[in-house]
Amino acid sequence: MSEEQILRELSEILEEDMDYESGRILGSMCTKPHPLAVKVFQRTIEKNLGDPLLFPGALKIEREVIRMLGTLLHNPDAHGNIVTGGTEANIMAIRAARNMSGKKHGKIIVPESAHVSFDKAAELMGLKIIRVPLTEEYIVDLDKLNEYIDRETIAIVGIAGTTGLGVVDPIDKMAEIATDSKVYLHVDAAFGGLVLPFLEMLGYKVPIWDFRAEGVMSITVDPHKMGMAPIPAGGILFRSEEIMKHLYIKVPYLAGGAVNHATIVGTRSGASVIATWALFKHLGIKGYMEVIRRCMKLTEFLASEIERTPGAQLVRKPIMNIVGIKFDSADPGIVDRKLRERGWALGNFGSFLRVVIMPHIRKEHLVEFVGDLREILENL
Ligand code: 0PR
Repeated sequence: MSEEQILRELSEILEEDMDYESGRILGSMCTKPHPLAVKVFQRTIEKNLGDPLLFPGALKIEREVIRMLGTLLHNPDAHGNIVTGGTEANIMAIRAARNMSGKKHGKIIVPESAHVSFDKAAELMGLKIIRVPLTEEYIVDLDKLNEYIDRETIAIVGIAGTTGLGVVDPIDKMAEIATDSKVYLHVDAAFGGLVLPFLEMLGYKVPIWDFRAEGVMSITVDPHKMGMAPIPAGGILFRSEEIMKHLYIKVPYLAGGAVNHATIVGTRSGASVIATWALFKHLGIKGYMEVIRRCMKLTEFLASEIERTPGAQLVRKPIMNIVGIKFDSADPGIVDRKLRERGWALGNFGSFLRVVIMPHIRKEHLVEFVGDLREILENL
């Protein structure tokens, strides 16, 4: 086929895809990458951080990205990698905890609200996974967590910005528990890690959840979510290289020369890492504060509209730009289906629907959405 034919056929097939600009994607944690990131990505497409000594410049940039993220999370000495996503980051953290513990088998304890990537990690490593019930505030129940910790426990996990509701577990208390019982504490801030620091700077009350809490050994923080970086750009930060070393597997034969891999994957994108670096430099703290300020304003707008919608309620007051919507009598599955018929794509969490106010969402999208939701609820 000619290039022209292929491009024509491609645009026909991809016509079926939803796009962020339509404002209809209300349940995604991804967004349209920033234009500068796209430009940089295209220019650096062949960089492979799996063979980093072939690309020492790209490697230096990855280290700078990690340093910027570490500084934001109050530990400029953090070590880590930009990886394929939050899933790989979480698997790496559990693998580090498992290797550090010296145990082959054991269990990890996560909140009921934990992302499925921990199920994947447990299954891959043959670990038991225990899910701790949540309190009425949708955070981990600390008493129950304490009860579950035993000699088999390899790691506990706290979440700073849960997938469903964006709530933050009491990380400082979990850190004390982890230190007392000598277990590894990993914090999953895949989404919240690029929201909470800016909320704090904007004057919102944010509890201590990052490396300021002594027992925190590692943090997942994904540039391809609220960082507006192109996929694949997850992030894993370890408190020190001592911890990260437990992941190293030597690859002696690389064209660039021998290195240690900590990541699950070998060949990996340098372009998304370099694009992330460019975005951090370009937007800076001020730019991201502005993005978060705007998303929070829209979140507060949507929350107040939901409160004024008969038959609908907030699951809880939003902490970050994630809104959980539940219904007095309507079945969330049916509401979800009716919304889909009208072109809206939310997240269905069983007992509630989730809206994530990403940077691609504008006020007029929310006005139209609330109008459709009200009509659907009236006609059920
Ligand atoms: N940790 C948390 C707290 C998450 O919410 C997610 C993903 C992950 C880890 C895993 O991240 P990766 O997907 O990068 O491996 N959270 C989103 C979710 O499950 C992922 C997502 C993104 C879903 C875009 C839909 C979508 O359109 O909701």
